[in-house]
Amino acid sequence: MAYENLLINDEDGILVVTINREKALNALNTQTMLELGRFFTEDALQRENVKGVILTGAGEKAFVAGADIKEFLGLDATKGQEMAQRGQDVFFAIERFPKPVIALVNGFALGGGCELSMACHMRIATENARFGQPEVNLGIIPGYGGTQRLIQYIGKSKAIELLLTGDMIKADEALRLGLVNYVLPAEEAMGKAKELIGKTATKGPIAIAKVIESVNAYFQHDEDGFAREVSEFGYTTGTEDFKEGAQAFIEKRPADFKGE
Ligand code: DAK
Repeated sequence: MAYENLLINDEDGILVVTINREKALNALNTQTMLELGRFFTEDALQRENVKGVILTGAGEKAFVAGADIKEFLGLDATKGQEMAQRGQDVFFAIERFPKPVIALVNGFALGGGCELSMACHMRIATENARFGQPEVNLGIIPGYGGTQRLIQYIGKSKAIELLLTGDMIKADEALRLGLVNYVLPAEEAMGKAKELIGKTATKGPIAIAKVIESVNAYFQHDEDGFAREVSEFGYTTGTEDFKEGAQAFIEKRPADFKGE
């Protein structure tokens, strides 16, 4: 599939997706959101032998500096709601993607950019990364799940401070708060992301997908996450992968999972 604003590289089953609008600090315009949606709901699901996805921004300055402010001018309440729903659907598709998705946050992750990183399963920040939800500076609130996911990661107390002040935090503060998994020099971050995906790729693929579903269910208030975990646990115990995993353990050899 052809993309205008995404670069996709398949590196031995790890799909490295780069948002490629460096001059606009990789701001999420409508086209980029459409392409992210298409990638996660069609292209990446249809590809074979995918181990996981690493999402990053072009250049050394920004992961994503937010929604594209230059597209905001024609917005009214109705269009704003439609845009928020479409955007949230894209971010849910990322959060529900059955393989690990890691955000490699290589600079500013502001507004929609911070929200995008939070829809990913893990975040690796480079030392120059900055996170923030500055929507209140523009007189709006986060529209792509930021008021919900920021609380999930760092708790209400600090989340509400960042949401109300619009303040930016540095990478080391994001690590301290639990917003990111690792902070690394820029030259080491991609290696770490690939190492993490490589590790998950040796596990049972059904189990990986079911962990993601069950963790997500914890935050779905129309659904009991504990009950979902019981049901998904039951499902995985019925798979060939589980038999192979247990057998391999007993035989002291690496498991050969087939995803069945
Ligand atoms: N949108 C469009 N262009 C942007 C941009 C953005 N968010 N951020 C930066 N750029 C552009 C700048 O306009 C500039 O373009 P030129 O002037 O060269 O043409 C270029 O990128 C370089 O930026 P700067 O010259 O400003 O670079 P600096 O190093 O001086 O500053 C900065 C870097 C990241 C601190 C600064 O660019 C900045 O403050 N950017 C804006 C950050 C921000 O407020 N982002 C938006 C957050 S609000 C919604 C759903 C979601 C959202 C909204 C609505 N609905 C459903 C309705 C989400 C909203 C947000 O994300």
